[in-house]
Amino acid sequence: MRFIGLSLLASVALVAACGGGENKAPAADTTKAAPAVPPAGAAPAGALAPIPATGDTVTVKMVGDDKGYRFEPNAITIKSGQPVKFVMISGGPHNVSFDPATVPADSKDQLNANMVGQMGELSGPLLMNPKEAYVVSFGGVKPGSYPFHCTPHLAMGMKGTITVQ
Ligand SMILES: [Cu+2]
Repeated sequence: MRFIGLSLLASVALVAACGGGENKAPAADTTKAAPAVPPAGAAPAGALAPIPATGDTVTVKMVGDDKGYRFEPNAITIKSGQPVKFVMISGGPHNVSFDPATVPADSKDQLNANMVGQMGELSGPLLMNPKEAYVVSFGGVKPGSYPFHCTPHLAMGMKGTITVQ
């Protein structure tokens, strides 16, 4: 009984002693730390460097509306080196992705290197908003047939083929 009474008193004294003084130093704000953004076009060591495109740009629209999801046009023929510009029109997010299994083996690594800012092997970034665009250089990419698709809408048949002459 007596012991409890003493410790209660001691507690009250401690609280009183600590009561004064607003001493709140501003804590370091860690929520606004700059996100680590890899430099655009950074390639892993040993990878091929991107080869800039040459020639006229071919534009492909990425569309999603009440008629479905599609690339317009979805059959494109270009010469080796030309840039193909994919433009988000509606119904995104869309991207352009080549299947490593169907891309001609002798140009797979170069095409992959040319796809800057990619989110995976041979897979371009997601375009969220109308007028956003992603350009794929076919610099150094050999003639052949290059089937492509939109990753989010592959199951809805959003695909096409680029023929490189
Ligand atoms: Cu899509």
